[in-house]
Amino acid sequence: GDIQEMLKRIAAADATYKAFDKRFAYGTAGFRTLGETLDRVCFRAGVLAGIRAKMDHGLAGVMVTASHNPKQDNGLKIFEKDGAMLEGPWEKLAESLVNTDDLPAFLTSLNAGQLSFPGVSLHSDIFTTPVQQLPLVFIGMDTRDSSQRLCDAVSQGITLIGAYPVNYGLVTTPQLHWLTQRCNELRMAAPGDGEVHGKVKKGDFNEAWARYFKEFSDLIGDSPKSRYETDLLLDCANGVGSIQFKLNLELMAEIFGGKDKVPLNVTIINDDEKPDLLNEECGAEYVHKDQQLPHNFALKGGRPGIKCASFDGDADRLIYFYQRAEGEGVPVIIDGDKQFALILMYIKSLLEKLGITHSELTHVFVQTAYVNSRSTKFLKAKGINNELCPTGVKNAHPIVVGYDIGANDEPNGHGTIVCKWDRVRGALESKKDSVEAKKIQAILQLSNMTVGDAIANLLLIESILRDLDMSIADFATLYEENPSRMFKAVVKDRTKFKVVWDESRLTQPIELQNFIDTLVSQTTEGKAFVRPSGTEDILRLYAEAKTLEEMEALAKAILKEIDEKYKDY
Ligand code: G16
Repeated sequence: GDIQEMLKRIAAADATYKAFDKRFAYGTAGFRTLGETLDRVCFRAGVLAGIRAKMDHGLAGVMVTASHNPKQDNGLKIFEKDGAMLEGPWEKLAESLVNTDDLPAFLTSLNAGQLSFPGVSLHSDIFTTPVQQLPLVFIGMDTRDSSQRLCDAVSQGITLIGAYPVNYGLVTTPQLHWLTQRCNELRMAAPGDGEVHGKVKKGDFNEAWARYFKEFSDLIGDSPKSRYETDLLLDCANGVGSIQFKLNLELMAEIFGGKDKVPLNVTIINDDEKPDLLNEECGAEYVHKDQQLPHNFALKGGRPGIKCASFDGDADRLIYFYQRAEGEGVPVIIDGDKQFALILMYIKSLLEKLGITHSELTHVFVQTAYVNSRSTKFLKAKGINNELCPTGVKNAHPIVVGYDIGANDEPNGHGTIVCKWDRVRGALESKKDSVEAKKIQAILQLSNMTVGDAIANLLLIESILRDLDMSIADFATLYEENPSRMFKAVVKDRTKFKVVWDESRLTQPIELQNFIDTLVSQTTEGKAFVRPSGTEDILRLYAEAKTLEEMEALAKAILKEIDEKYKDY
C-alpha cells in the first residue's frame, strides 16, 4: 500500500517536469548541460541520491553547479557519504534512472531485483525508511539563475523517495563535500544520535580552515620575510567562492587578533554574485584556458608583479598568476601541476630532513595527460613518484588511496593531497616534537581531503610560500613549461571519438591519431592529443612544443584537419 502511494506521488511529480528528447550522460563530473533542460534530471537525481543514502548508512551529497561552464549551463555533482565522487557502478544506475521512459516502472523493477547494475547492491527495500539512521542527502548550490529551481527539484525527489534533504544553500562544492564527510564522521562516533546532522553547520568549514591556517602560521612564527608577498589579489569568478572566502577572512582576522595581524592580505575582485556575470571573462578557467588577465584586474590594484589567484564558479579550482610587465595581457600562470609540485616537494623535503624514506611512507602524484612535459621531467629529477590517469577526480582517487600520501591534480587548477593519518602519525611518532613533523601534519590538515578545494589550497600554498620565503615569481620559476595551450573543436558527434585509458591517444578515428603522430614527431618537444570533453559538447585539443610558434603551428594544423575531415564524422 505505502509503496504504491509513494510510487504514485513520484509518478505525479515526475510528470510535472518537462521531458527532453535527448539522453543525459553522466560525464566527467556528473550531469551537466543547459540549465533549462535539467529540471526532470534533477528531480530524478534527487530520487537516486535518496536511494544511495538509504543503501549507504544514510548519507549522500548533491551539489547543483556547472562550475566553470557558462552561466546558461547547470549540472549536478553527486557524491558519497565520505565526500568521494559517486561510485562508478552507481553512475550507470544514475544515468539509466535519469533517462528512463517510465520512472515508476523502473523503480519497481529495481526494487524487485529484475533490473540490476553490476557493482550496485540494493540490499534493502528502496521504498522503506530505515529506522536506525535517517537517510539524509546534503545539498547545496552555486549562484546560477537556475540553481534554486533545480535545487528544489532535487529536494522534491529526495523527499518523495523517503529520504531527507539537508539544504546548505549557497556553498562551494568542496565545502559541501567536507560537510557531508563531517556528518558521516560524527555519526560514526555517535551512532545512536539521530540529530547529529543538526550539529553540522556550514560555517564549520570556514572556522576549521581559519584555525588550520593559524596553526601552521604559529609554527613558522613571524620572522621577517624578504621575498614572500602578503598581498594577494583574488578573482572569485563572480561565483559562490567570494561569499565563503570572505567568511574565512573575517574569522582569520578574529583568530589572529586583528586583520593587520593576519600574514595574508587579500583583496577580492569579481565578487559580484549576479548570475549574469558568473565566469564572464574571469575565473580560473578563463585565466588558464584563455590565458588572459581577468576582467577588473586593474580595478583594485592589479599591476605587474602583484601576486594574483583565481577561483572558478564553485571554488574547486585555483589558478595562480601575475602580470609580468605593464600592458601585458597574457599573465604568467602557475597551474595546478606547479602548485602540487611545490606542495609535494615541500613535504618530501621535510620527510627527508627527518630521515623518513619512501618505503616508510609511500607517496604518489597522479596527473593527467595534460601535464606539461617539463613538469614530468622536473618531478622525475626530484624523485617524486608520478603516474597518469584520465581526466576527472574519480579516476585519480583509486590510485591515490593506494599510497600513504597521495596527491592528484589537473593543470586547470583541480587538485588535492590526501593521506592515511594513522600511517603518517605512525611514521612521525618518534620525531613528533620536531618542527618538521609538526609542519607536515599542519600542512596535511590544511588540505580538504574530500575533494580539491580552492579555498583550502590557497591557504595551504600561501603557508608554504611564506615558510619558504618565496615570491610569486619564484613560484613561477620552480620549473619552466613548454608553451602549451588547450583548444576546442566543434564536431557533429563527439562521442564517436574514442581514446585510450589515459586519454593521451585516439583509438578512433585512427587516421586522425596517425596524422597527429606525424606532426608531433616533426615538432621540437612536441606533444598533442585530442579527447572528447565530458562537460561540454566539444572536442578538446592539447598542444605543446618548445616554442610558441611551433606549438601554435601544431595546433592549427590539427584543428584544420578536424575541421576539414572530421566535423561530420
Ligand atoms: C570538471 C572535472 C575536471 C575536468 C573538467 C573539464 O571540472 O571535475 O576533472 O577537468 O570538468 O572536463 P572535460 O575536459 O571532460 O570537459 P569542473 O571544475 O568543471 O567541475
